[in-house]
Amino acid sequence: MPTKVVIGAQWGDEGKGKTIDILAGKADVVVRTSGGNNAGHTLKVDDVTYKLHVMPSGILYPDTLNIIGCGVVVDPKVLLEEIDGFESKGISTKNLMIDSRAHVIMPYHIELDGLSEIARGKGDIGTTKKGIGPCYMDKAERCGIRMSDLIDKEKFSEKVRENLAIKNKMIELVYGGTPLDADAIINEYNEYADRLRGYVCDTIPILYEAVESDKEVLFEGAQGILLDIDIGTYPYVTSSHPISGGVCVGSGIGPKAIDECIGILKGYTTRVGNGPFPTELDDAVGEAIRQKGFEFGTTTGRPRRTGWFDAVIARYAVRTSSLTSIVFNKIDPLGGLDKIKLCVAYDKNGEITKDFPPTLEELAECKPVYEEMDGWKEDISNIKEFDKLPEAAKKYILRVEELIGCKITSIGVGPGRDQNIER
Ligand code: 2SA
Ligand code: GDP
Ligand code: MG
Repeated sequence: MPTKVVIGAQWGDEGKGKTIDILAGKADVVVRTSGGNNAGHTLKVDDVTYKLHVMPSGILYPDTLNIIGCGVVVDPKVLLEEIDGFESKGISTKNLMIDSRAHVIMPYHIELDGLSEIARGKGDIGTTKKGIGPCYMDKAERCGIRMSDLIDKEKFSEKVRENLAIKNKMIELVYGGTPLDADAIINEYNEYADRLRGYVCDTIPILYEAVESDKEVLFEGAQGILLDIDIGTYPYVTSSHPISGGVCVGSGIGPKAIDECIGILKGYTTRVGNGPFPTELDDAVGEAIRQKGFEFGTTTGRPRRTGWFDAVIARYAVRTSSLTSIVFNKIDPLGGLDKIKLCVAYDKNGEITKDFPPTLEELAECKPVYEEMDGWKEDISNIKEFDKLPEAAKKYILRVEELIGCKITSIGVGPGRDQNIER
């Protein structure tokens, strides 16, 4: 049985949750490998809406093993809230495992995330303020606290005191904030540790065995490729690896263990937070797409910036994440527009390029080259077959497929699990 990776192929919020939910229902193991509770999936099953932030999506299925891999940063308070939420709805979390190596988001990470954003002023990144960046900073700095430390009370207390001595200096002297109290943090986190201890283990051998014994393993992505710290629009990125390569480092399996990489795109582009966005629509059309597509963040509720579909970005995703197929979601919100524009290339000071540039400065020089296509007026949200779509919608989808060089195997026409056209 194949191992499958599902990733966001734009700036996140492509509707990964829907595909992940469908695939999680068939998987033996579901693994989260990057980011933390800056991610947000909305799952709708039997008219009940579930919002997941750190919890892998297989949790809704009683026999599925759910792994929070070593590349994830875990806010224990948020995870416990999610655990309690599921348990109270009668959904057991006994099949959840958290890798001992995963790093813990601490209160000083959240504090520093907020303070550094304020200090950046107009140049702020627009982070989710969940402490993600500062937690990954500590991991790279090699002073981070891992799940294995959290559940060892003595070691935890030592590490918190050591870290906080430095963090409080930063909070107070660099940013003018209020220092945090080590005892209060230790007491609070000791309680979390007692509740999470049973979930923490070495997940690498378990995952390896699952792959070797041909189990169906699903690696569920968070965010999107343009938020990758290396491949994305640096510095307006998150601090982890949402590309498919991130699955290997974030779970401890090698690249040969991956069979399929599924990229999720939507019929237009959105972005939350700051940073460049070549096809952004700052007008009534952009607002219409925001309203029809309900483009507001699951995690922060922020209105998402909206713009035309950008094939340069999608092609970049296909190349950098070895995508083997595409799920093309949210075509339905484009209905009712007279004309739809499709960015096919960039004009960089007169030079036409299809390559996504490596720097913000070069990206700023790029103007989208558009092809204008006819829109459609029909409601497509109940259509189940590709051939039944309006001609204009079919042309749009086929043109996108041609431009990005990867097969579109599923088309999303509504938020429901069954509102998909399989090809
Ligand atoms: P951070 O908090 O350090 O990760 O923020 C850095 C930048 O990354 C952006 N960011 C996101 N953008 C879109 N979706 C995100 N997460 C969910 C998802 C969102 C949701 O995975 O779909 O549905 O609410 C996400 N997480 C981080 C952020 O805006 C900053 O630009
Ligand atoms: P994710 O973070 O990539 O999983 O995406 P989000 O869950 O943040 O946002 C996607 C939103 O769009 C969710 O509310 C989905 O229910 C919804 N959605 C997914 N696919 C479609 C689609 O094809 N059409 C419409 N109208 N909504 C969709
Ligand atoms: Mg989302």
